[in-house]
Amino acid sequence: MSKIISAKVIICSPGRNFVTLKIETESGHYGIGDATLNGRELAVAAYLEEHVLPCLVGRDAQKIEDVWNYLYKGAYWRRGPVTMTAIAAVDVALWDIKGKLANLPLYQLLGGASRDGVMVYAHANHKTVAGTVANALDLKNKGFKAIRLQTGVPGLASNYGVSKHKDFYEPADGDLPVENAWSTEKYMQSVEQLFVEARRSLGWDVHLLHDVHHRLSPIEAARLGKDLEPYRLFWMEDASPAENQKNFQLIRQHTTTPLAVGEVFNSLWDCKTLIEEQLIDYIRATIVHAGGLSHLRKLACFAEIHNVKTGFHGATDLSPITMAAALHFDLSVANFGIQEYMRHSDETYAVFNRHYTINEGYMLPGEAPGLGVDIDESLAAKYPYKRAYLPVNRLEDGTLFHW
Ligand code: KDG
Ligand code: MG
Repeated sequence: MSKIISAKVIICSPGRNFVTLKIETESGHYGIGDATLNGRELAVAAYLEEHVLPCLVGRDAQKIEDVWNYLYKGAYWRRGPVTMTAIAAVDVALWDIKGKLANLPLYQLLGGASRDGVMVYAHANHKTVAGTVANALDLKNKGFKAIRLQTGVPGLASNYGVSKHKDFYEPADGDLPVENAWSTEKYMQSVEQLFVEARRSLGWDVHLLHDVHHRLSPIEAARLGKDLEPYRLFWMEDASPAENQKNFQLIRQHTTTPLAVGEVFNSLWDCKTLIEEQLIDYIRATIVHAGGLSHLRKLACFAEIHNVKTGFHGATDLSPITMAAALHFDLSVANFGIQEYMRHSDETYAVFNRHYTINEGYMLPGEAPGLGVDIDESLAAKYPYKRAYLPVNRLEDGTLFHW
């Protein structure tokens, strides 16, 4: 028994907002979990503070599966991003404690290393095709084996994935949601050129990825997948919204471009059909938004028997705690595919000390017990929460569209 004696929520904004849960045990150990839900941070903080933490104190921190079910089944109300993010924060903090109690890095508790390193994909973006390809070449020269390419669309003022900073993309930057404009026709006319130029400059010994960010209908996504086949993408991500999982049957029938989906999913139930019917190749669920390591272990096993690999979300709105948890998971899981990597800002790294490292396009979680990430609470207190929304998107005629 390792009794939980306290649990608290820490909210800070070192470059962007993060919500962190810290759980302490009677034995003098503590664990941390990420509880950040971009643009809805305070909803998760309130869910934790008002509804979860009062039930945690006194429980055995070692009983991770029991606590998980207590919070999932015990709420009666199931799933949803706020609930599943809160559960993930508790789950990851408890795994961190278990690692510290065992004096082992987490990947050892998850079955040990299945590979020497975790292949990550980096991000190249620019408003022009030439600029994106030049940034990608730079990343390739730095040793990255896989690169996601996004570029501006001629005729549109802004586009998903194209940012001021060349290494990462930080879309939550409005005190109220910024309004973007979208035209599928303009996008479809321009995107292929990016991959023509990319293959010409980068060659074929690097994996190329692209995120459609839920902007196409199934038939449009089918066409894009087909058009991009000659450039041998590693994956086309979130080609179409997937609430209706059968949408992907149409896409799958028409293209051999590998498909990745799932950064907005909260549980296995959001991708059961996608996986069971082998409609996708990579599942992108996020540790912090899909119930933590305990739930994703089940999801990954289910995916494994259907030839679906992992390709977890790793944008900057997932704190270094989630990145570390993902790396331990990726290192150990049998059906690992790839891991998204976006550099956090220097302020973020100063608040979250980390043991994970990156070398030649591969990452390792480090050998510190547990997650190998800590939070500097006094530094965190110097960065108070700042409200920040993700943008919304409208078609050129004003119709509200998917962002
Ligand atoms: O909070 C939303 C971002 O995490 C998301 O827009 C980033 O699509 C994304 C990606 O693939 O990293
Ligand atoms: Mg994405």
